[in-house]
Amino acid sequence: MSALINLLGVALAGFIVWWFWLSRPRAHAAGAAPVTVVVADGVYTPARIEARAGEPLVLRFLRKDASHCAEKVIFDDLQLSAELPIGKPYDVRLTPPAPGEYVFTCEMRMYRGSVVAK
Ligand SMILES: [Cu+2]
Repeated sequence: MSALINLLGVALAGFIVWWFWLSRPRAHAAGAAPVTVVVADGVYTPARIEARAGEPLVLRFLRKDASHCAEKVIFDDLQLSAELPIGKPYDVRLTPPAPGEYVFTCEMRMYRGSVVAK
């Protein structure tokens, strides 16, 4: 009988561990929905994206501008760049390392946007 109670105790402890340590990161991931950024007519929309420092962020670029100008998006401070397909969403994953403003531009710096991390 006491063995059964011990077993239940272990199962309960396991459940508590799962609840507190393992279930939380999943809840976080579910909260981090991609932010769609439309690339058209020389502007990123939205051009300012708020984020949390240290937390992963997905920017889903939707390039509608077929001109060469819009082809690349460059995050200078994060040493990150991507080539955007035309008319198809393209996800850029990044994590702002610290609070601050992280500017992103096209290659010619005509398109401009920023991620503001708090
Ligand atoms: Cu450009």
